[in-house]
Amino acid sequence: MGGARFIRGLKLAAPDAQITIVGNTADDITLFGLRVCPDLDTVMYTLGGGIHEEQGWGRADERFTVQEELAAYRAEPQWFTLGDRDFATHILRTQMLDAGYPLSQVTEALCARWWGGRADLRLLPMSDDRVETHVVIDDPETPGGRRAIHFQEWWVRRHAEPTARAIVPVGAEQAKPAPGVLEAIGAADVILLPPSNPVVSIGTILAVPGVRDAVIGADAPVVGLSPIVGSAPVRGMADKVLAAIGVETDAAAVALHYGRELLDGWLVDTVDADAVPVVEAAGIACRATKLTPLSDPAEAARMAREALELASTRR
Ligand code: FO1
Ligand code: CA
Repeated sequence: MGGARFIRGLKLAAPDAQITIVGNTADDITLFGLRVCPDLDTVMYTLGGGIHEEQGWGRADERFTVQEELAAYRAEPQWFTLGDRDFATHILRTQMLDAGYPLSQVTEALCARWWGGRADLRLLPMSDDRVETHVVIDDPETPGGRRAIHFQEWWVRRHAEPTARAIVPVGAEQAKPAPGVLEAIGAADVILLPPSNPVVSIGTILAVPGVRDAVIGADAPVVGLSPIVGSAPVRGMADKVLAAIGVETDAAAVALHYGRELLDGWLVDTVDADAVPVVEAAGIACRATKLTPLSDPAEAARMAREALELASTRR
């Protein structure tokens, strides 16, 4: 969500830029036999003008006839909301995957509807291989006292209530970056880390072998925006998954977690201005600017301009 909204601003700030988006696919889940890719779809719908604006995910002007009929059959799960319009995306995606197309090609085909003919936007899944984030929670009934559940089961079904003991990107070690990912990183003029979840979104992408090294080795400056404003995530569950990996919910702590090897510049919110000297002391250029509201495209554009400006000082 943070990524999608940031890129909407970036497009306004840099209308002539060629933007390649590398999307997290470890939140993906198969429901009713259909492959659902929430993060790819959120980017696709947001940049295509089809997103449910207030909710930040799913389609605008949605109906729920299919889900109601499934519920009438007592079909499970009922805890994950899938609208009729959204279902169409998953049906088509699954049909193409079943026909043997890799997710990257399927994604390109789906995006053609939303921004077909535009050469300035490209959405790549981080990998065509299956990677799935699992959250380890306490469970007295399981031998050993712990059990891992799918990220969506923890976040949506359990409302992130069970304490996350560990976050495991299952399959990441065996995954290969999707075609074009390493090439885009290597050829980029600027690499931007949007104010997305540093663990389950950006962290998972960086966990795909080769991606972190490509970002570190790239000639382009790498600038990130803090997803933490005033010791709390702007939205979502960053605090809970940061705690699971032992990182404080703090704008400076997230920058230090990425580290100076990866990061050349970091933007924090003005309420976190005291993070600036801390981050700079670690060798990362840092500036404070307003980082909300990301939902307002003009404000997101202002943040993107700040990020590009900071990047230009680090070339
Ligand atoms: N988030 C929810 O909190 N509840 C839902 O029922 C839900 C359904 C859903 C369906 C399609 C989709 O693309 C996203 C959906 N999300 C839902 C958002 C999603 O769970 C997460 O916010 C992302 O995976 C986190 O990056
Ligand atoms: Ca570098």
